[in-house]
Amino acid sequence: MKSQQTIFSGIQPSGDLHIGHYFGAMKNWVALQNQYRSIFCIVDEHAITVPQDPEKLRERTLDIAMWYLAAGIDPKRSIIFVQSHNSDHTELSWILNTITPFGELERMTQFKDKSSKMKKAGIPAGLLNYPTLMAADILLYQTDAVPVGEDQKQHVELARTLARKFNSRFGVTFKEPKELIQKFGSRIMSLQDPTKKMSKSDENKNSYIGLLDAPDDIRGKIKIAVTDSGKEIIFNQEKKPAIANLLTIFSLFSGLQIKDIEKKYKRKGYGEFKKDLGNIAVAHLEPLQQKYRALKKNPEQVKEILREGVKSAKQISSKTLADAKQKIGFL
Ligand code: AQP
Repeated sequence: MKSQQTIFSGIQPSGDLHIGHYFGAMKNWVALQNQYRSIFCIVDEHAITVPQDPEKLRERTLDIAMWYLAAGIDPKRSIIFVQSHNSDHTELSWILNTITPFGELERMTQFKDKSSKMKKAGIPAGLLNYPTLMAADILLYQTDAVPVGEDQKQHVELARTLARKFNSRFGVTFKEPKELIQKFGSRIMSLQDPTKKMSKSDENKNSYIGLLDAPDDIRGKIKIAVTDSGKEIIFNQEKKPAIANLLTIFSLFSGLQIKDIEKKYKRKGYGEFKKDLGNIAVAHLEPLQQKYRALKKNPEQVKEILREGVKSAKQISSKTLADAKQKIGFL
């Protein structure tokens, strides 16, 4: 039991959650909360780095808290709160911005991806500074490890760099965090383009399986998911990326090893494999959806969990922030 070690992670309320968030984030957190002091945030301040509809943002923020609870995060064991409810995050973020090299932010893959879709004059500075806010999120809680999907690795590395830089300039203030990336399922790919990460902001809804998708939609999306040439169902990321992705999803839902799934479908076609995958996905997501719907009927109970959560979060973060402010020379 690593009772002294802390993990911190979060999800942005910038769209509807999909199975990438479940397998790449929440499902792992549920297991990790038994080993670590666990802090799970709904990072609404990150979400506004791209335009959001205010009413939808509010609704999605509460929805994500409901998904955390439905997935099995236990508020008695883990702290669950909303980022904008704790102003320590933006305050530390400003301080860290003063030691963050502009060039490092410009080199971030996620910034390059998201900004490449915008006109230069329209790129918000917040999109560039997002990793510094994420560093503040992590460093405020003296975090040891950050359980994230593969795409977030670069941002955790920056948090570590900033902690080291601040510590060496002003004296030890922050722990240097590490990313905690599971070997399998840390990068679920789009069902329509296996070279792209499954993403909630993808305009093509057929590219992802939403956690709240109806059974027929889940089956339908898997049925029309792109496949590779040839007929065999084998795991080969380079030659058969689409089938490798579907095999990964099959394995995550069923708990079966890839080699056993390959054996099972040795002389069978893509059609049968996809039909079975659709049914397994529906069977797995239905109980999760039921739990979410039960919570949706009682939003006050969830809001209360968030109110308690931010109190516990603030107890930890306020100490770190006060220390950082004292060290840099604020009166
Ligand atoms: N496809 C994925 N496979 C595995 N893990 C994933 N995560 C996201 N997509 C996948 C992990 O979920 C956590 C929260 O992600 P986020 O919503 O805060 O940001 P994101 O990574 O930018 O997710 P999206 O879906 O791509 O959102 P948009 O489209 O809004 O940018 C992270 O740990 C992430 O790794």
